[in-house]
Amino acid sequence: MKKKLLFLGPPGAGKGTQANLYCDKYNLEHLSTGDLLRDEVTSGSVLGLKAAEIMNKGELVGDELVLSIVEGRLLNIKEGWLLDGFPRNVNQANSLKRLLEKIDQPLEAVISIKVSDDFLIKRLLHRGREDDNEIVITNRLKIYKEKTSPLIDLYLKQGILEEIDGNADIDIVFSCIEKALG
Ligand code: B4P
Repeated sequence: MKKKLLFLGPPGAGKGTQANLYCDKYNLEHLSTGDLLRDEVTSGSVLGLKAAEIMNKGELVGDELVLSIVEGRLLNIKEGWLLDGFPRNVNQANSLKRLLEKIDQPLEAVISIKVSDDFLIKRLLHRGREDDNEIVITNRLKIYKEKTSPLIDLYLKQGILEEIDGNADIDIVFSCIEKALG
């Protein structure tokens, strides 16, 4: 079974939702940079305050901060892991590659969840997190298209990427992911 995974997708694609289900069922460590950054914000640290300002505008938090958070966690995982929301740009992808080479744990599969913009906007407005308002969502989608979507091609070329239709109900999307990774 593949145990070193990455879920890619636009904001609201259901990366977090599907990653939670998958990690619970297959006992993998779920590494969500969004959740880890929100923990940092809740802690009230200086870094957390800076991150909150950036996240509430829908921008990407600095690569160095995100990388240091991920590195600290990945170094301590013995079994499998699932990266959710990281990497989000080419620089983060290159840093991840170097880190995984260092710990000798190559990425085994990437799931790219595709959802139409209309669905994304509806889902996020319904979720209603602090960064889920129309202006910020539009910015997050723009940044996804500019900075994150090039990673689809990168992993496609490596032959490890599977595309999943994320427009369907949660359980249907989950079965498709299981099938793709099975
Ligand atoms: P994230 O926390 O990663 O959140 P997201 O992309 O908005 O959502 P996700 O795709 O996980 O959707 P979810 O399952 O929750 O990022 C937030 C911010 O953190 C970023 O904007 C950025 O500022 C910062 N950040 C994170 N990682 C970073 C990095 N590497 N570098 C720099 N900055 C970083 O689903 C959304 C909603 O849809 C939920 O309400 C869910 O219930 C619903 N839903 C899910 N699947 C559904 C389905 N199939 N049908 C109907 N509803 C569904």
